Amino acid sequence: MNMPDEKALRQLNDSLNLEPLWMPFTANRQFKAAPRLLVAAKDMHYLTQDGRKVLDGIAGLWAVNAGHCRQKIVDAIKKQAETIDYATGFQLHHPAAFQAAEKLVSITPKGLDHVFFANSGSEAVDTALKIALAYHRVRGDGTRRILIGRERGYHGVGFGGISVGGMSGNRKTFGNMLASVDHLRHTHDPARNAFSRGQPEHGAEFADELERLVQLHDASNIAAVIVEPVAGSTGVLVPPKGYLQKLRQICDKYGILLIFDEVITGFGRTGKAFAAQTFGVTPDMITCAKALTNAAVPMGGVIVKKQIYDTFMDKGGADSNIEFFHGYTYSGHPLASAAACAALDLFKEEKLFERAAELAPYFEDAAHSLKGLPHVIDIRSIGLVAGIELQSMADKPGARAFEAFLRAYNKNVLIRTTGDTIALSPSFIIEKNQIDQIFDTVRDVLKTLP
Ligand code: PXG
Ligand code: PLP
Repeated sequence: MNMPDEKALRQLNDSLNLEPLWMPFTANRQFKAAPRLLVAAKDMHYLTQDGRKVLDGIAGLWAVNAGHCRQKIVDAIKKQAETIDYATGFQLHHPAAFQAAEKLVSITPKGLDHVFFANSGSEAVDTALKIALAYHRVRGDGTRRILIGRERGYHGVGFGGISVGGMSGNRKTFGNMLASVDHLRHTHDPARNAFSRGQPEHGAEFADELERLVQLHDASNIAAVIVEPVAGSTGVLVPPKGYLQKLRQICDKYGILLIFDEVITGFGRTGKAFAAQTFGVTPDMITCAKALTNAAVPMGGVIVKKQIYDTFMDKGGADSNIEFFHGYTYSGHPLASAAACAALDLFKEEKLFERAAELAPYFEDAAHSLKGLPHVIDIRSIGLVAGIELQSMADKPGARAFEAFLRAYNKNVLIRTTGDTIALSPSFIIEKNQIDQIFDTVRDVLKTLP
């Protein structure tokens, strides 16, 4: 680890002014009163500002799948920064963006073989929704405007993403957002599925709601359905057996595009490159971000079926026409592209997706060993991700899990909480003794929680 020495840490602590920064998704006042700063990272660990090594149980934020500060990725970024800092992708480009695209589509489900680059999951989602609308229109089916999301879905924070998203906290403040949206119900059914390992048995029929929405709106008005194959941010909700297959069948029946938001599930989290492959269901588009560059440089992408890309090209008119009016200043940024190439190479060289699959049963056993501890009302798991749901304290939703986060952090293990669910999602280079350390710490914390 690139360790600042004690003196440097002390100077940093004394000199840092926390006030000007408005922190994202943070209780700013509480944080600034008792800050938690991470000053360095290597492999499975962070170094804190008070000199502690903290085991990262969440791969940064479901993102650093190959571990922190991996030398090959660091070197690739350094080299690229010295070679070409920036080049627009609008009517010009640079080689690494094409190389990253080629490497990316070499691991996607068959048929999804073109990628549009963005800079985050939120941008990837907005891009995918716009591709869906534009695709139908370019085919002469322009009445298809309705976008269908799902309750408890998280699709980032753009207006498109929060409109199809299903987290009330992210939606309630922002008025009507996109007008033409509707939502499926979520698939969480603890009465029938509590303490499931992998895919729960019950709930394929929740997909039938899509039939109901088709009857309500008429298929001729519906453009796309977007779901996370495994809902991550709202507490690790694994799809019931048969559910995604059913969504696929209904979308096919009515000519509706199916989008899987794989910002969290992409790049090995469920044991295969994409959850689409784990569950054997191929969507029309996949959104990805986070581990695409091992989180070293921001990047997102939308991977589309050949037929979607070809439709834009075939119906695009004169060759000099721009086929899709969309793009970001930083789409396919050189540093991001270089980081993506290096990350995708590293995943392959170290067989990290296979390693995630191999470690999954050990990780799952460790997670489910917490059953019976105080407050634990459900445990859900798939691949290298687990959600441990705690009983909420009366009138204080989220407070118990957040207290668990603070206590684990003080015991040198980083966990993530969402509502009253503890979500664990380590890097795939984790060792079994480190899996033990995470769950032993959570176990100790659970025993002492209010
Ligand atoms: N889609 C999904 C499925 C995500 O999980 C996004 C889109 C948005 O990506 P960006 O890069 O714009 O943040 C995400 C992001 C959490 C947590 O604690 C998860 C995310 C972001 C912040 C917190 O679960 N996922
Ligand atoms: N706002 C203004 C004034 C701009 O000129 C641009 C891009 O040129 C944007 C927003 C969008 O920025 P980005 O392409 O980085 O998303």
